[in-house]
Amino acid sequence: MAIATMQIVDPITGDLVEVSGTPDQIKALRTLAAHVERGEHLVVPDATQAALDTGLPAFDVLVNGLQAGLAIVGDRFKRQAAFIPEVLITARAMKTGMTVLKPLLAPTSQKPKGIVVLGTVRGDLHDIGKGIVGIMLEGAGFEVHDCGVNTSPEQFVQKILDVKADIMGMSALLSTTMMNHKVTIQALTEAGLRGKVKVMSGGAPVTARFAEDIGADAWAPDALTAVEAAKLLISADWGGTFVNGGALERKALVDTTPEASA
Ligand code: B1M
Repeated sequence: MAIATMQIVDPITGDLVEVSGTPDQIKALRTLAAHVERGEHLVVPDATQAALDTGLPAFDVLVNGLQAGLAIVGDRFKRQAAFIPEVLITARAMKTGMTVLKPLLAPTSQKPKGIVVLGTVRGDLHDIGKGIVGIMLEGAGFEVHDCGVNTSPEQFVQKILDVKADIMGMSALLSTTMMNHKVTIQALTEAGLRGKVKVMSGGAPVTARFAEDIGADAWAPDALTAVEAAKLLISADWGGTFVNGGALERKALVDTTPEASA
C-alpha cells in the first residue's frame, strides 16, 4: 500500500513532526489543517468527517488535523506574525471540528471510574487543551465537571464539595497564571479537602518539577497521559508518590475508529 507523509508542528514542543498514512488520509489531514488554519469554521465539521471517513482514528484526526492547524497559527502568534483575532478565529474553527470528534472520543457506555473537577485557573482564558483533557477523561470513563475558564479557588472548592470529586484538575497556559495552581491547592487545604482529593496540574508552561513543588499529586504533558495519571491516582496501587505523566505510557483510548463506534 502506498504511504504518504506530512509534517506538522507539534503543539507542545513546536518541533516539526512527521506523520504518515495512506495518500487519502494525508490529503484529508492536510485539507483539515488548512481549513482550521484559515479559520473556516463552516467547512471544518465536513472536513473532520472526511478525515474520519478515510479510516483514521478520531484521536489522530484531532492531533494531526485540528491541532496541527491551530499549531501553525500558534507558531505565527509566537513570532508576532499573527494576532489575537486570527488566533480566536482559528480556535473557533478547531472547536467546530471537536463537536464531530467528541462522541467518538467519549463513549458513554463505560461506568465512571472517578469524579474529576476540571478548570482553567483564575486569570486564564485558554480552554482548548483543558477541553481535550476533559473529553479524554470522559472517554476513559471518568465523570467530568468542567468549571470552564478563569476559575477561582473558591469555585473549584465549591464544585468539589457539590459533586464529591476524587480529583481536581487544573490547567494554565500563561506563566503568569500558573502560580494560581498553588493558590488553588492552598484553598483546597484550607477547606479541609486536601486529604480526600487528588490534584493534577497541567498546561503548556507547567512542568513536572513545578507541579511537584507546589504540592500537586500528578502532572501530565498531554491529554492521553493525563488519563493514565488520573487512573493511577484513583487506583489502589497509588502509594502517594508524585505521578510524573511524562514517564507514563500514552495509551490510545479503546478503539476510536468510526467503525468501532457505529
Ligand atoms: Co494565548 N498565549 N494568550 N490565546 N495562546 C499562548 C499560551 C502563548 C504561549 C503564545 C505565545 O506567545 N507563544 C502565550 C503565553 C506565554 C506565556 O505566558 N508563557 C499566550 C499569550 C501571551 C496570550 C495573551 C496574554 C495575549 C495577549 O492578550 N497579549 C492572552 C491571555 C488571555 C488570558 O488568558 N487572560 C491570550 C489569548 C489567547 C486567545 C484567547 C486568543 C486564544 C485562546 C482561545 C481559547 O483557548 N479558547 C489563545 C491561544 C489559542 C493560544 C495558543 C496559540 C494556543 C493554545 C492552545 O490551545 N494550544 C498558544 C500558543 C501555543 O501554545 N502554541 C497561546 C493547543 C492545546 C491542545 O494545547 O493548551 O497546551 P495545550 O493543552 C495540552 C497540554 O498542555 C495538556 O494537554 C492538552 C492536550 O494535549 N494540558 C493538560 C492542558 N491542560 C492540562 C491539564 C492537565 C493535564 C494536561 O491536568 C489537569
